[in-house]
Amino acid sequence: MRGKLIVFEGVEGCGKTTQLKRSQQWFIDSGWQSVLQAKGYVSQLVTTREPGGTEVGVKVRQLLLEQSTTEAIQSRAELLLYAADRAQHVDGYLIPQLHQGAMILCDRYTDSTIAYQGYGRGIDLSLIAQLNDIATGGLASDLTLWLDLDAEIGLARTRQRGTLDRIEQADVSFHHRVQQGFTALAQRYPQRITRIDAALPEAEVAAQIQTVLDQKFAEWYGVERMKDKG
Ligand code: Z5A
Repeated sequence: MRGKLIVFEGVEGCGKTTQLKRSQQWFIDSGWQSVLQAKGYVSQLVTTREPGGTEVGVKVRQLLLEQSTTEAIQSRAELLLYAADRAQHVDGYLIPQLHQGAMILCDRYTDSTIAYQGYGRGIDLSLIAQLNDIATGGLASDLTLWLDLDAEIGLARTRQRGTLDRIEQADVSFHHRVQQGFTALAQRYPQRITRIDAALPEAEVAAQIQTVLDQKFAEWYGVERMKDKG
């Protein structure tokens, strides 16, 4: 498989979506896209997300995030729905794209399940590890950018945006446990997960991410970019 999978993770409101879009634009503006494509290292840059990166996933996402007034989704059912979304995404989208040599920027992946369903809901972590293995067939990210932000600051940002979904409405202690989960994961997998200080202004967060990506691309492809661009 020639492509690369880069994942953006963190608590709600940490700025993943904002930074994923900025990274996509920077990939073009910085000149990396033309260098890596000309050398045949990367076919294209694509963006996707979990849940909801496929047609089936969009329906699963609706089930997961909609607030039902009559029936709560049980924790194990929620876990299995995230796993189903991921299995569809991995086999139907991520692996074919990686085979074609794409660089993929993905909003959330397996660490979210550990942080939310494991640390947040309290489901057994070894069960989640097994399910993640089944859903991914062993596909891990090449790099995970963890946008580290205090859970309450993130929630305040999302509240400003308007309506809250089912998970955003969970109590603050749930979001604190999720944050602890991401912290524990970053300590456990320092090679794969890079911490980004997401409390800084948007442009400074973007600059940190660009420094990490410059280093990773140089490491992966053995080329440096022209620093006068981007
Ligand atoms: N979930 C799960 O439980 N288990 C799983 O396995 C998976 C997911 C895969 C949907 O995810 C839910 O699924 C999520 C976890 C759960 N829980 N919830 N809710 P999602 O990624 O689609 O939704 P989200 O995490 O809630 O994303 P979000 O609210 O869109 O947040 P974000 O992408 O991190 O942030 P943003 O949209 O880029 O920015 C939020 C606001 O902050 C926006 O107004 C920005 O303009 C502002 N912002 C961004 N950066 C800054 C900075 N640096 N300073 C100040 N303000 C900023």
